Amino acid sequence: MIIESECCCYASDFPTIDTYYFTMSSSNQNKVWLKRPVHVCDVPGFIYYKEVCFKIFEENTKTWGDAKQECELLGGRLIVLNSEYKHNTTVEALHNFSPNPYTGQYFVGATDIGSEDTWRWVDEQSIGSATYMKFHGNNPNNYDFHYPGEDANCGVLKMRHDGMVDDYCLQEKGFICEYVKGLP
Ligand SMILES: [Ca+2]
Ligand SMILES: [Ca+2]
Repeated sequence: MIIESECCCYASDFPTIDTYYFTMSSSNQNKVWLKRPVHVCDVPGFIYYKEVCFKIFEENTKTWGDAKQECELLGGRLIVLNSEYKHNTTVEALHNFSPNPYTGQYFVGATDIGSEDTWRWVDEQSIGSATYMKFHGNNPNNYDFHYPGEDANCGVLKMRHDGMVDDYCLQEKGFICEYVKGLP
């Protein structure tokens, strides 16, 4: 199903997200705004993009634990970026759909709660380096600049870096849910 930007469903689901994007013209370097059709998933409010059904929570910020619960209440989970393809696809989608495509930061489904420096995705029993997980720079360093002295046990995807950092879990941030068919 394709819904154009005028559709009431899209507008009510994502009141803060502009349905237009710009691209740079190779000839004159001017910004050209284009109308973009939005492909939606089977579940209300989720956008389909290259095999990923995701929903951005931008203004309704939550702690990591509450964000995880919110995603599960919707029948999904905090997004799991356990492959290079999934990570890059999600970054690309956020550059297209996020209201803050280059400054946004979102909780995702990565944590080392329970065992310091043993990172896992929320969907998996397997832990540690066996799983793809793309951190930025010297992260994970169990340090959050804004919360020195607190553990940093929750993954945040920062659009500025196109990668993940570990931050303090009990602060409130935007987050990304995904819907995967077959999940309970
Ligand atoms: Ca940690
Ligand atoms: Ca950190």
